[in-house]
Amino acid sequence: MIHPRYEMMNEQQEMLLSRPNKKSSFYNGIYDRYEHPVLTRDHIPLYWRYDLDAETNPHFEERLGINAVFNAGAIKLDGRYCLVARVEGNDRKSFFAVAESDDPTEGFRFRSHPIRMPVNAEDETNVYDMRLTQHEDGWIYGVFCVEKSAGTADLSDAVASAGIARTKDLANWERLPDLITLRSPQQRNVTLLPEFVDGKYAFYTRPMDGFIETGSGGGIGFGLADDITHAVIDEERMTSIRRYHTITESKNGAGATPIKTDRGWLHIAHGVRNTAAGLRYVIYCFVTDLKEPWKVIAEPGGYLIAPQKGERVGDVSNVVFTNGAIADDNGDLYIYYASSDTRLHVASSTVDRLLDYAFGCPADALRTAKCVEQRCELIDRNLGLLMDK
Ligand code: BGC
Ligand code: BMA
Repeated sequence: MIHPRYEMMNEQQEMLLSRPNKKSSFYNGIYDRYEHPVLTRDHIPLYWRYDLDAETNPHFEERLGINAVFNAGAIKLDGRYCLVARVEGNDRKSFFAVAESDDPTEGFRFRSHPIRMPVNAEDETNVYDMRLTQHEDGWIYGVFCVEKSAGTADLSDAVASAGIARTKDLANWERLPDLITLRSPQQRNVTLLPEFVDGKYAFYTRPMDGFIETGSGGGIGFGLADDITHAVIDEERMTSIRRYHTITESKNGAGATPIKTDRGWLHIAHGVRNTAAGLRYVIYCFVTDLKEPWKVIAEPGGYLIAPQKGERVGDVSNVVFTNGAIADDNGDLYIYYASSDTRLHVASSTVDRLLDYAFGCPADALRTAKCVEQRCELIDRNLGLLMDK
């Protein structure tokens, strides 16, 4: 018999799942935030967490809890907005699960089962942060981080690499060998471009010396692989680079799969700086050349999205992170970003607005005196206008 408590909890959850979402009062002209997150752990079906049987679970206890739902890859498939979220159990292992909706900002529901991603090695311990690419070769690729223990005395010492899998329906996945980057021992935040470059598969990479430290890794890399079924990258060219005293000082990495626009590839990435309170993750934007996609042609200074209000607090506080955005045919843009490794939000804009932001905002002037000059120029122009009024 199903436990009597189930009905009540199911009704409560139904209210959450069907709750409308609307734009919040936040304004910066660039994008809108929404009142509610689009996915949280409370969106996870009860039957993933509870044993519903009153006999085997008389107290209706949660048997396999879910800790968080965050960093999601995103794609529009058969007219539906699909998110492949990072779902993390109470046991800290994360896995992938598809949630979908007819609406980009509300109504997301998980499919009946999480993804059973094939494994390449026995010691693969954790997977997370999938980027989805609808490639011109006809496949949908998922590129994600695969983590294993480094096997040293320090138990937190790990090895991160880029796993690659492909699918047509987000349900059945063919796992391919992990990406090999000949010059970088570790990889996280790898993203596949939807189009061939010089007839090859083109990846944005993030070379790193160690598991946490990017070390000499100068920023977001770019490399080509001949064969996706044995993807090997030799040279990694630098694209958006890290700089002293900027939002990318400690690390940066690709975020959402780059979006093709008539002015270039639009990138919505992340930058990290270290603080006394730990790493601070923000989202920033840059554009690369259509023909030479490693070449940055616009990079406004500072961040696009930083954690605000409740977004600031969670399992890993002071973090916003994105690995998925959807550009609709009409130019509307939805950026799915997670806050503090706990829940997933959406920000809406248009491709045009983001391009205007990317090309219209000044680059980081890198030094205080120059930044003040930049600001005074804006002030003087504006005061001129206000006086002429
Ligand atoms: C966590 C990731 C984190 C990484 C680096 C992993 O173990 O699962 O969320 O980005 O460590 O700190
Ligand atoms: C990692 C990422 C994310 C995470 C972030 C903050 O480097 O890969 O999974 O959101 O750190 O913990």
